[in-house]
Amino acid sequence: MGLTLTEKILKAHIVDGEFVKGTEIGIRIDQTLTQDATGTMAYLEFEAMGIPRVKTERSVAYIDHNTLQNGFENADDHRFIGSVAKKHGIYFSRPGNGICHQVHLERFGVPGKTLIGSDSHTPTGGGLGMIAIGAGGLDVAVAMGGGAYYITYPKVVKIELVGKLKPWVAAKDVILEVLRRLSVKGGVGKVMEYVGEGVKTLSVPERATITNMGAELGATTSIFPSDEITLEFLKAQGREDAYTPLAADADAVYDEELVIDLSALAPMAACPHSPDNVKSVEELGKMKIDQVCIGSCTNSSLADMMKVAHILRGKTVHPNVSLSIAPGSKQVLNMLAENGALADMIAAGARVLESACGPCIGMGQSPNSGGISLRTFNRNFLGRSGTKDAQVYLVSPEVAALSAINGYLSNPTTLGDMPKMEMPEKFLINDNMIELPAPENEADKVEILRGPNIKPFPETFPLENSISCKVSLKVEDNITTDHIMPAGAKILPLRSNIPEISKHCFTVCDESFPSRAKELGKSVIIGGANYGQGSSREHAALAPLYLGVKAVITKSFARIHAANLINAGIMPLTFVNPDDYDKVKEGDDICLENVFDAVEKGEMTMTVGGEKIKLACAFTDRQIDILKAGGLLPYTKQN
Ligand code: MIC
Ligand code: SF4
Repeated sequence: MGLTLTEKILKAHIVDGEFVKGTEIGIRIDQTLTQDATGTMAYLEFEAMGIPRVKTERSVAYIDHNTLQNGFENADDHRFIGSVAKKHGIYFSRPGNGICHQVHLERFGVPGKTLIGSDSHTPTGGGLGMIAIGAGGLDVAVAMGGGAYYITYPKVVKIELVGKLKPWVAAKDVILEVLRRLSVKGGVGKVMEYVGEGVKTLSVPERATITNMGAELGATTSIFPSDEITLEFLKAQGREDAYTPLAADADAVYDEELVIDLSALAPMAACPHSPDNVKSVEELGKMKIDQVCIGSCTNSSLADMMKVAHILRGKTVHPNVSLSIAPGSKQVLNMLAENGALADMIAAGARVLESACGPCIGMGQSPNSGGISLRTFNRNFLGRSGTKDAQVYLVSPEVAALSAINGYLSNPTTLGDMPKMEMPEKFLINDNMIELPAPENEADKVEILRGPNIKPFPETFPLENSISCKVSLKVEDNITTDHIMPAGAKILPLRSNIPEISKHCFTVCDESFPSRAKELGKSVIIGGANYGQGSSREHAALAPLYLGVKAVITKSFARIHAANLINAGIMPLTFVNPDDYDKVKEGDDICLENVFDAVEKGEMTMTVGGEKIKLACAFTDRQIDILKAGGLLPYTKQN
């Protein structure tokens, strides 16, 4: 029986467990990446492990999220990360060099290798044929120290691409179509593997747009084969040595299949407030808009920017619209400057931002009250833009640019022939903003620069055999990490200070949660389905840990968040009968007895009032040991 590409790469990296779907396996990690919003914590954790030098083939620390720096905190974090990188053998991509995923694709990604990153959009690397997975900071710290990374051996979904995209229809529309069909829960426990003739019609950055936003399916990751298109890209990046051809066997067996006819797709938009709320631009009609933001790790490649510049050339941004553009990397921005496309953007009235995450994470450019914003990003969760009542639509760069000119949502297929956008034969290669680590024999001399806002990892608590406490909060389905631990310019500077950031935990849903939980001392949270979707931020587990949350009980969890809870020593439990969700309210007293036996058996009983409710806790032996130790950090220190 033939193998899928996913299975081939996993097989070459498995170090623990068996090749059985649904069971836990440990894989060797070749590369890691961090960004600054999760990085400070990840490096504090790495330091706490006491390992002098990273054991990966390549680890890179990027600064791209917290670049507004309205206060000393972010700059302090940048300096801390830079110094840790230098000391411990990590490459350091300085602020200004670009968004982690874009730069990693350009300069470091290698087909067939494994990559984990403390950012949920790490699957961008799947565009190059990597198994690239988003993880919590602690998991990345462990991998940097040479430890295995644990995932549930995934199902593999074959997404067969046939035909070719029509002019002005984009890679963004492909992933929006997948999201429309499968929903934000559709990828849980699965890897999306793209195959078929249509694959050959997509460049590496286009493939990366698709694998990037595969994160919004809840998928473990997404992957494309490594073929002559991959070689062409790597050659243009001066990295042809990194190339290996890779594909699934012709007789590979998949768990599920989906066919997408590229030629049948039209421009689409994900409507508020979920990436799977997809409608066609035609269907939505000429909706008046207030803001357009182009950029983010999903859509900020050179080709994307060239299309935008082409549409803007000789035009003026509509008087009622603010247009911002953030090219994804210094390489992209520099090339736009050299070839004149940047001048076209500036002349049209675009507000050109630095190469960073920027508005995607609410770092500036919040829309006006009730504003309608078109964004080429990957997430439009409620409040993420920084304006609570804004309506954010996710679209392709083509739709975004044309709409910015017209002042209303516009369909670019009316533009007629599309000029050919060839990838350059050589990208502009200048790695002068990537700092190399100190040589091993000089590492001792490197001083770690720690700012006053950088606080140690919070206190951890080993699992207790009996837990009696109150329900401090009850929330609905599809709670995102942006609800649990909001981002944005005000809160992001607190990422290296858990006591302070905890004061904002869940305030999007309930302003009084942090003080209530702290007062209770010990509590549990009740949630609906797909709890914790979105970001990899472990702060969404560390803040609850700090606030005394002992267990989160839901209908189901998103993958990375469930892992982060266990890593923080908090039990993720699910209702055996989802209807039991209705039997528990905020403020109820609950009791979990014989917890140690229950976690071994995989089933726990919760007493609420007189009622007994069955909960599932299908933890592996490793996870039970982590919980008993009080989280992954104490567990790793013990082992
Ligand atoms: C995001 O897009 O939500 C982020 C900000 O990149 C996060 C990481 C974080 O919260 O720091 C992610 O996707 O993991
Ligand atoms: Fe940055 Fe946005 Fe990408 Fe997250 S999704 S890494 S915030 S650009």
